[in-house]
Amino acid sequence: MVKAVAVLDGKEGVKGTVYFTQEGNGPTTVTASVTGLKPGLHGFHVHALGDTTNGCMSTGPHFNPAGKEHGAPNDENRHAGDLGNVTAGEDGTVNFTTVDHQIPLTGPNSVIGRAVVVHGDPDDLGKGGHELSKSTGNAGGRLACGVIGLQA
Ligand SMILES: [Cu+2]
Ligand SMILES: [Zn+2]
Repeated sequence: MVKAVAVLDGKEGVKGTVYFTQEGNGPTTVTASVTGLKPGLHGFHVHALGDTTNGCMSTGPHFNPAGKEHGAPNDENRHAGDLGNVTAGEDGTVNFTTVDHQIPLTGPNSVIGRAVVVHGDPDDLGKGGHELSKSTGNAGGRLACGVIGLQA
């Protein structure tokens, strides 16, 4: 079992923790808790770089080792980093779990050392018809991020 964690920090008091676990070559389970968001959907991605020297802006684009277009987690054509949306309740809190096959914690496409980003707006999953839909899902600003690091 490989375990990892990203501690999210950012603008406007948005904070969170994202845990990752992977057994062997199986899928990765992601469990996120985030606070301080406005209620509703927020884009949630793995971005390519673990560089926060310029805050969340320097984490680069969505992690995309296969050179695909932006999409939904269940789409064939998606960035590996496309985890869709998390939903904040009326109190601004997210409790989210998903299982995904494209974000391994080992091997050439490992997400260790990359970053998790939570956005201000909903991710349109590539289907919004906006000029940004096929690259970012038009998910708005980067509210909080954290670098994915190994955990004991
Ligand atoms: Cu993003
Ligand atoms: Zn994407």
